[in-house]
Amino acid sequence: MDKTVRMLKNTHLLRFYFITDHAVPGLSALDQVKAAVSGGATLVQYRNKAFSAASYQEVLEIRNLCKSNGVAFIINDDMVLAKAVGADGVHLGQSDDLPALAREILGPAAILGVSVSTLDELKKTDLTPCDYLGAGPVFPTGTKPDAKSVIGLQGLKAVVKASSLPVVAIGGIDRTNARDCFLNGASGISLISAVSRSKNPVQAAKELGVLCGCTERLRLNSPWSDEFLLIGKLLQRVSDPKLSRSRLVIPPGDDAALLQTLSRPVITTDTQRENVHFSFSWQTPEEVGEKAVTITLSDLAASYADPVCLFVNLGLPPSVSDETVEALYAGMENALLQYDCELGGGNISGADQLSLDLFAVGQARSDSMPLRANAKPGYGLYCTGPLGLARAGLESLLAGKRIIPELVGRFKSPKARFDAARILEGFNVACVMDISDGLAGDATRMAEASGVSIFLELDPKYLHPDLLAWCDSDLGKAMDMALSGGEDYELLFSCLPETFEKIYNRIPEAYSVGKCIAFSGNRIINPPKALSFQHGRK
Ligand code: TZP
Ligand code: MG
Repeated sequence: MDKTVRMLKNTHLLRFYFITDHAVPGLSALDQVKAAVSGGATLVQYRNKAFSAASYQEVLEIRNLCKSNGVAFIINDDMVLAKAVGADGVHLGQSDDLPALAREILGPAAILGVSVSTLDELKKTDLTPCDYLGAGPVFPTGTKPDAKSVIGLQGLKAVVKASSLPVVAIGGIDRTNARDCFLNGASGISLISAVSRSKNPVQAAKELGVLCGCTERLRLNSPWSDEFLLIGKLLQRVSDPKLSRSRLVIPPGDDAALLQTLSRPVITTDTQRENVHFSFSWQTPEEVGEKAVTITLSDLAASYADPVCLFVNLGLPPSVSDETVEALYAGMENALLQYDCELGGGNISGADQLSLDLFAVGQARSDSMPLRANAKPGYGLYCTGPLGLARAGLESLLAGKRIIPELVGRFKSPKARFDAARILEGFNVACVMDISDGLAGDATRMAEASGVSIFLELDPKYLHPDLLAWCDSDLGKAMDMALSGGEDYELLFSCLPETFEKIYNRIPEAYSVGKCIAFSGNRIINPPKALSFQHGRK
């Protein structure tokens, strides 16, 4: 696939989308673009409704500035001008020439965007040749006198939902509402006056760059060094003797790793994707790496297996630097050391989004493995630690306020409960799973697998004080979060109540969350409408 097309599929390019303003006295379009680029703009659109050949030179200068900074450059309305100056693409309105014609003239590599204001317009638009949609005006704007009616955040959300293409929000966007656009599904925000008519355009662009997560500019050209150079650096890291447990006869660096003989291999896999599972807006690369490994190994803990080695495939978008990749690795190493595991190998490839695909190999300590299918009527349902904290931590990060470190820590740095798993194994608990999607959802999985109904009974006294504080002591809200908040990675287990009495002496933070009864028609008896946390859903 052609390079620019590949780049555009990387929706990062739409994140901080600046449009030139030709009605500002004293600030040329070129100076506006300089300010926007210095703040981290990922794409610049030249929009000059009074364009004439006299402005041709200005367009070339802006094109060159963008090119030398790795910023995508597109032209509003005029595909012929785009062709003439060798722009990266064109943006068209509903009353402009058809996108199919632009695709024909500019070729398959061009970035092609279309404005839509309503779902009706969306329906009427031929999306096949397009790469993205501009939706708005989301808020009132003074910049476009003939703007259509304000669609609001709800309108934006509706277009995002109905569109198969990434959507850039436009109209009245500034630093007070930029975040809301992203939270309502926009892949990017396009701005004019928030930069061009600011008293300090450079400072305004910087602040917007931070809000868009574009402080390290997301460039057209990859700042991560070539794959082999990077792999060389990573191999050097993993050959550090402190990371070696000599369970690998042939370590990373060859076509494959050779493991020592494993008697009962247990294998599990997990995926972490930027802006689905994590965001660099609030997590460092170290934290992302450490959490990715921890939650993959958590499945081994829930299977009573000892970690042996881990393989990781990294998908790297062009925006990511070598330093970021090394920091991801440093975080992964922390977790590997903590859980006595080692790196078996991996792969690196270019990708639209930063992603980590992890595969962990463990060794079971006995011939049997605890299963979610082993709950029985008469058994109790128990949990090894507090629930809902990670979700509350995530919510506080999303809200950007009232950050309670304990909650944020639970979201950013969960623990894999190997300690608790060893104790459960000692008591021959045969039904265990880790809670990644929330108690209600995971209990449903357990009930389904075991053919029982589960009566969920969460005593408010087990709600963590920090969770209650986050919920302003609203018991209902806290209970909801404990039931449906995901990512706590505590263990959910089922056993006879008398067995739990003994376990409780060894895991005093464990508590009862319900009981299993014969299947009664509903998997979960109470509460009937509990929802589980689904990654990537709002
Ligand atoms: N299309 C819809 S609103 C708008 C355009 C071009 C103007 C956006 O300008 P501002 O200053 O960011 O509100
Ligand atoms: Mg137009």
